Amino acid sequence: MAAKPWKREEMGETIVRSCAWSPPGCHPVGCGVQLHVKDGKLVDVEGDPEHPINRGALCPRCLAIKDVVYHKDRIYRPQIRDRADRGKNKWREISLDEAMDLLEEKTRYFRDTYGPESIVVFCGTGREATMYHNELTFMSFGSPNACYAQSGWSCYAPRVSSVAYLMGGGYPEIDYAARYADRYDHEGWSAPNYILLWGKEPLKSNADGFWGHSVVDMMKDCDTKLIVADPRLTWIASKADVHLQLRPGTDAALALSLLNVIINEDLYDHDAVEKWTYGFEALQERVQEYPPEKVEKITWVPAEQIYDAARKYAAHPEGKHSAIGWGLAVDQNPNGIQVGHALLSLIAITDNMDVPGGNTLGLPTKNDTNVDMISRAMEADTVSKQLFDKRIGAKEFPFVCDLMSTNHPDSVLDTLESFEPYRLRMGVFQSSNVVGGAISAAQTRWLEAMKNSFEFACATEIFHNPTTMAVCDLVIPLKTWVEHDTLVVSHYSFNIAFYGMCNKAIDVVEGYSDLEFMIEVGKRLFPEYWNEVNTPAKYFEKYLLPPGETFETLQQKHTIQPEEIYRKCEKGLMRFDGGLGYMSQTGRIELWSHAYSNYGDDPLPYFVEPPRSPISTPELFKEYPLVLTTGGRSYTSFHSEHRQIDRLRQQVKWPLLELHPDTAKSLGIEDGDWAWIENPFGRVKQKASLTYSLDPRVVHAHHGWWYPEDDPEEPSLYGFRKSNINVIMPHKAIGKLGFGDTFKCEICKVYKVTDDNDLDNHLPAPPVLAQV
Ligand SMILES: Nc1nc2c(c(=O)[nH]1)N[C@H]1C(S)=C(S)[C@@H](COP(=O)(O)OP(=O)(O)OC[C@H]3O[C@@H](n4cnc5c(=O)[nH]c(N)nc54)[C@H](O)[C@@H]3O)O[C@H]1N2
Ligand SMILES: Nc1nc2c(c(=O)[nH]1)N[C@H]1C(S)=C(S)[C@@H](COP(=O)(O)OP(=O)(O)OC[C@H]3O[C@@H](n4cnc5c(=O)[nH]c(N)nc54)[C@H](O)[C@@H]3O)O[C@H]1N2
Ligand SMILES: [Mo]
Repeated sequence: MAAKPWKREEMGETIVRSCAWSPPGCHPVGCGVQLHVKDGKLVDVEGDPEHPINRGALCPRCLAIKDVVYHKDRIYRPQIRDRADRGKNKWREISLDEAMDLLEEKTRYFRDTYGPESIVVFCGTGREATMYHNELTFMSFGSPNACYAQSGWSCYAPRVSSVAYLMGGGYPEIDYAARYADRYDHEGWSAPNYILLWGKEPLKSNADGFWGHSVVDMMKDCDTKLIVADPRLTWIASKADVHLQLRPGTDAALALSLLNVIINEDLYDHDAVEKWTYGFEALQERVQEYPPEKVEKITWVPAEQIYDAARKYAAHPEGKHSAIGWGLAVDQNPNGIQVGHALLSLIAITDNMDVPGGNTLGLPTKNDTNVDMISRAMEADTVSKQLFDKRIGAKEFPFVCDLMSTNHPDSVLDTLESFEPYRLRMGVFQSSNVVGGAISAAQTRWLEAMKNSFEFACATEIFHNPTTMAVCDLVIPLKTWVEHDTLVVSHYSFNIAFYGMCNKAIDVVEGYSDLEFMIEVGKRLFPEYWNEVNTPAKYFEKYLLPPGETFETLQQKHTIQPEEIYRKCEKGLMRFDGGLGYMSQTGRIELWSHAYSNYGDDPLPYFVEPPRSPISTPELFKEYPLVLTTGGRSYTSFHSEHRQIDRLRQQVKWPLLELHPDTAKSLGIEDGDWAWIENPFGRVKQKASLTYSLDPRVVHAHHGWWYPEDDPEEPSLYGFRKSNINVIMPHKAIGKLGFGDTFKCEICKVYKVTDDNDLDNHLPAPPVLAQV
């Protein structure tokens, strides 16, 4: 059967095939959808059965896209407000031209008066803006200060940096047959024997472009089995042969212990070790410090399970391989770099790297290296080397800032407070709700500091939120993914499963997509460059699409899956110079790292206790006797988003604090009670959700909560202080070389919210918001 065209007419409707992305937020998973349009309005959305990856399946957020597009609270036209009215809901609508004129005038003023470094551009995760954030900050605003405000740059970057420094780029992803049109039926592909999910919940997260449901497909259709390292017995963990229910934050010890078993029991692949790794003997010596019996005491994982998991992961029955899906819990850990190091070492020494059913690697491409972005900006003369060196925190944290080409998030907060080494005077929020959203720790500090520091601030947004209300002077409407054309590639091009076309189906707002916005800013400030690359299509054709492909060709093909090539290191494909091996100093995967050694740190992986824990701070633990992990994903929200979408909110009405029934009982808390979560940094309240899936000593809190139905104005700012867990997450809880935080490994105490201990006890009733 011939594939359906990208656009067709059927029964009075136009049906547009597309690959979903953002906004509203999602990672570049690019799920295939069919958008039904009638009389210029979106009337329905369904999965696209012809899409090679999701094959017709969709999550509830895509299914609710209509409710986002036409929501009564959406920002439909640009809005401004007087600076004196910050914190007040006093917006006036203006035209898009007026808005861009104002933005241009302000940018020129700060650039010419204080230097372009006085402008900081914030981004969050995974959306169109964030994929090109650094580069477009340099090339459109001409500022060196691109900021991803999560303490310790603790998402994805620790993992990516482990790869970059130990083997030279790419992102090792589970081999889910993503590059084959016939997927699991493909001749020559073999399914993973085991998938080891490490701090990752792929069904809910579909992180970074990985289609999470493929894990279930492979379990059902290909006999793939699971090992799961997670403090919670999630649905997917309940299907595992081994569930390593570790104490949050002890991952490095656990991973080193798996290495201990594999090395001491001689379960590793001698050939792979000899040919493609460096420093095995040193690693062998290091892992002797982590025998399972000792690690059981640290991690609370029974030693037998550590042996069992190690043996299962390292085995190759009938020549099959196993894969590791490493998730966010690797990063949100002061040991983030070491956990990544240990997991890569596991993959390397068991010969599970770049093999069928193991972990795949993308081809290294020059275009997606940060170094290349900088040189592009320098070539285009939008930033100079001297300007680039002024990035906040670049001297203090060269390891982070060299690799990410951004500033350091923790230093940015310090700078906003101290005006040292210089004052940040203008803020641009492009896909990050820094106050009262998800990304920032110590949120009330960010709030006060930004109010003080910014003389002008603007956001591109779909809805108002605590950040726009608190600090912005201008907001520019964003087109959702059904309103603009763009290109979706998984893993931000680090490991591309497919190139997908996100097609515009309708027009709704007077605004831009992220790329259109940045191109418009660029055209005004750096016309020499942007008058040539003046549309998203030209931008993608120049930098990202495979040679010869254009928006039109991609539109016709809908998706393009690049060829899968295994064992690239043996074919000279992992190095720019065409040599064998990898792009590290030794040409091998460095178990003993020259890069870490050069930066003055331990070249081998190691474990240190989180800064606050039963073991590192036993006295404090008496007062705060529960281990707190946060932010496990939910199907119905993307970070701080979707709280105003009725049909999603009805499924998860309130922020939930998950705790074991025995723990709840000892605290006099019942299911559905509001409970305080308190730690040395303050307290917030969430609704108790009793579950046997946690160890009684561990609790889990939702992240990113604010209440669109609450008072938008100061001091409420949509009530974010009541429940947002990041109000009480510490600033600068970072780990090795400036990476990592403690979002998944803090401590706290929990007690019931009562009329006596809460002046603001009565949260509003569950919202009944406007439906389309
Ligand atoms: N629906 C939805 N999808 C999302 C997002 C969203 O907000 N909503 N966010 C996106 C983003 S930015 C990211 S980074 C990804 C993250 O997605 P994932 O990588 O899947 O990470 P999480 O869902 O945060 O956590 C995964 C698991 O880690 C466990 N965990 C908690 N603490 C620890 C620990 O100390 N060690 C270990 N080993 N495990 C621990 C949690 O219990 C949870 O089940 O999801 C992306 N996808
Ligand atoms: N406690 C705790 N905190 C966490 C986490 C955790 O696990 N625990 N996870 C962390 C992680 S991994 C991450 S990556 C951060 C994420 O943090 P962020 O990505 O900053 O997420 P939000 O706070 O939701 O802010 C995103 C804003 O962008 C807007 N938006 C949505 N789509 C688009 C788009 O396409 N373009 C633009 N311009 N704007 C858009 C939304 O309306 C929203 O206001 O949160 C972190 N916060
Ligand atoms: Mo993230």
